[in-house]
Amino acid sequence: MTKRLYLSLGTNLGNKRENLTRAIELLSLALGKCIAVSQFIETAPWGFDSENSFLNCVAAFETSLAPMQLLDMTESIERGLGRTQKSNNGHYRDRIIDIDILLYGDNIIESERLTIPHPLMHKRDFVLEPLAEIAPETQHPVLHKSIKQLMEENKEQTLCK
Ligand code: PH2
Ligand code: MG
Ligand code: MG
Repeated sequence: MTKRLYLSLGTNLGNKRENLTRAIELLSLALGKCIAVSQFIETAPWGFDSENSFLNCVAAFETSLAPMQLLDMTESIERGLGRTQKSNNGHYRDRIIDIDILLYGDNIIESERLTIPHPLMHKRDFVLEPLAEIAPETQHPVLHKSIKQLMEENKEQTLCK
């Protein structure tokens, strides 16, 4: 049994294009077949101040790994690419690579280490825009809305702020 997995990738240090490309190569080797990769988009830091803009993308994989194995793999690839520190309590830092699990089929997972769907994905343009490019009709299993719909709602929300 394989699952469709969506990951968000982001970087705002070093050679950003190379960081994303290398991460996708390593993820394909570790997780399973890469089905789709969005465009790489330049985005402003969200939720913290930094002079370093981000390069973000979303990638889809077909994987037979379980969620915790996926988390071990993505964290090990982050370390392999040179990431030393994790964000904690929403205190974000500049980073060489961040790999976040967005969706794992339509599974809902809430554990201390891992929450799926990613708890902030529906509030983040840098996730919704590239995700809507490769999976516009995919349903969010908790909010029961399509990615395209979530993206449009989030855009409106940001405009009204
Ligand atoms: N990741 C964060 C916090 N803020 N902003 C952008 N533009 N891109 C990111 O990938 C990002 C962020 C936490 O991981
Ligand atoms: Mg993140
Ligand atoms: Mg992360």
